[in-house]
This record gives sequence, structure tokens and C-alpha cells, in this order.
Amino acid sequence: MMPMRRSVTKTLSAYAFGVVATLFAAAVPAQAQAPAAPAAAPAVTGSTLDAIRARGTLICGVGTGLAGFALPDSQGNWRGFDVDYCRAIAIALWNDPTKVRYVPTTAQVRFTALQSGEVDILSRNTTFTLSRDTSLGFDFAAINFYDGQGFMVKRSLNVQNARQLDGATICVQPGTTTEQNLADWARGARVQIRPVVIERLEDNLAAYNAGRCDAYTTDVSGLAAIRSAQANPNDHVILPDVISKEPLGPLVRHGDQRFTDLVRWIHFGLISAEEFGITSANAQQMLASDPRPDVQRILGRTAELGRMLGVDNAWMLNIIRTLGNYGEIFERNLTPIGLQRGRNALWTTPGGLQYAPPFR
Ligand SMILES: N[C@@H](CCC(=O)N[C@@H](CS)C(=O)NCC(=O)O)C(=O)O
Repeated sequence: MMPMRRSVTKTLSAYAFGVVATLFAAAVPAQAQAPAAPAAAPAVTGSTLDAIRARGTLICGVGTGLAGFALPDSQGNWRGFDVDYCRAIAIALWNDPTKVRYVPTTAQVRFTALQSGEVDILSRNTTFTLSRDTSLGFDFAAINFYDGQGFMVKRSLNVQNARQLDGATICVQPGTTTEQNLADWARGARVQIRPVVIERLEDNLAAYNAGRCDAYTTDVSGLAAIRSAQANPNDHVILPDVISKEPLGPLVRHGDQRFTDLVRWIHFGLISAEEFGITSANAQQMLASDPRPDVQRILGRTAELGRMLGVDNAWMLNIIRTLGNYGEIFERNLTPIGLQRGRNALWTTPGGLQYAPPFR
């Protein structure tokens, strides 16, 4: 049998080589890739929570458009899993999910947008890493999606696993863990790859679809989103290999603990609601009649948990009534793009990692 390396590289054209060379030359060094030269501390001082309240709107940094996570619908309303976390914060603060302004950010510019105060929070496929937590000056409020990096190829290439990508061109976005993991993986697996580094998701996809890359690499959730939006999803295969850990979650500026706490406990509230069977359909009724003290505390009838966070005690009741629990948010946004709960199942399910500390 002919080695896969040759069969993959056969798909390369001389034109593709030119594009790779040009893109490499033009690539801006990735911010997250520069641990030796940490970015400056955040430019913003003062309380984010106070600033948000005074403004009356949350400014949420999202992606530029990824099905299931953050994408404007036909009426121009942003929808998706990451968007629902922004809406949940607005509900906790004002019981109004519309009080959010969405700012699309590429992977490359997102951290500057948060550091400079252009956005209050990034709710946007962002992986929890040590350097982002420390030298970039941020805090990950929660891990709301456990992910890992994978590869997508055209089915017609007949590639079965990542090792067969030896010699392939691979489309990737700069400023991402994706770009770093790809290089690490290639080194470790002694596989030669040629990255094609393009900043904007849509340009990257256009390059992949035009055959300028043999494969596309990003978080598996992103691959599912991209594949679902292809003209013929079935023409593309997500390979079984997962080459990294990508714990994704909402990111805020370091040193703003009240805001961090609020975002963190919204996530825990969504997880706890699922654990206790509280849904958008039954929350009101459970408030009235469920005897379990946990349920009564989450829904704000007893204890003062909302007030401890600086919001109304009905914060979780309002969030769950409007958006549902974590499972409902997952099902509404991510099940349609082909994602399964997997590691994002509750801890009460074998293999599930989603776990919330006690509401008391
Ligand atoms: N999780 C990785 C990758 C994040 C990332 O930006 N992924 C891309 C590919 S799915 C994305 O979300 N793009 C959306 C966009 O650029 O609008 C990271 O934090 O570095």
C-alpha cells in the first residue's frame, strides 16, 4: 500500500504552497504564544460589576460566528451556548436577557479586547491555560465545556487517523492553543505538517473548502459547528484523535472578584438546577411545592444566596425560567450541531465532569 503521506500530499497543488508561504510570512505572532513577553496588566481599574450596572448593559465578547456557540439568527439576534451565558448574567443583574451588547472577536484580538475594557467578559471558546490565568491577567470563572482538539478532513481524502496527516497542509487560526498544540503534537508524534495560519474563521474555512488545506484543526466542538454549517456535512469527517485538553469557559479580568463570583455561580447554578431536576418548565412550580431545601435555596425562597452575590435572590429562578438549566442550554444549542454530552454530562453520570459545589 502506498504510504498515506504521499496520498495526502497528492492533493496539494503548487498554488497551495504559495499560499502557505505567504500566510506564514504575514502571520502575526500569537499573543497567547509569547510566555517570555507577557502582555501588559489590564488597562482597566475599578469594579467591572459597578461599571456594568452604571452602564445598564453587559458587553460580551463572543466569536465572530460559530453555529451552536455564538451566531446571529435571521433577525440578527445572537444565539448559542456562549450567548446564553451572557444572557444569564443580564438576567441575574436586571432580569432582562436583552441587556447585552455583543462584540465579535477573533481569536487573535480577544485578549486585548478584554484587557483594554472594550468588553466586560469573553464568552467565547477560550481554553483555560496557566499563562492566560497569570501573565495575561485574567481569571477563568468556570469551565462550562470540556473539550479537546481534533482534525476534520474531507471524506474523499480517505484519511482514518491523525498520523496519516504526515505531510499535509492544515488550516489553523492564530492566537489559539490550537496553533501551539498542533506544533507540539507534530513534534511529539514525529509527523511533518504544514500549518496554514489564517486569522478569520470564514477565511480559514474558505481556504479549507477551496482545497488549500488538507485538514482543518480546532477544538472538536468547533469542528462540529463548522461541519454542521458545511453544504454537505457528510462530505467531512472529524478524525477520532483528540490531541489536547481544551477546558473552555468564560474569562474575566483578574482582580474583580465580585464579578468573577457572579459568573462562576451562575454556571454552578445551571449545573445544580440540572442535578435537582429544575427546568424552565417546572421552576416556578418547584419553587412553590418542592420540599428539598437545596431546591428552595437555589430558587431563592430560603437563604440569601443571591444577595450574597449582590443580585436578587430570584436570580437563578429567573435564569432557569428563561434559559433552562445547563442540560437544556446544551440541548438547545449544541445537540443540533451533533455534539453529545460526553464529559460535559453531570458528575452523577459515568464519565461526566460537570460538578457544582453546594448551594449554601
Ligand atoms: N480554544 C482555543 C481556540 C479558540 C478559537 O478561537 N477557536 C476558533 C475556531 S472554532 C473560534 O472559535 N473561532 C471563532 C471565531 O474566530 O469567530 C483557544 O482558546 O485558543
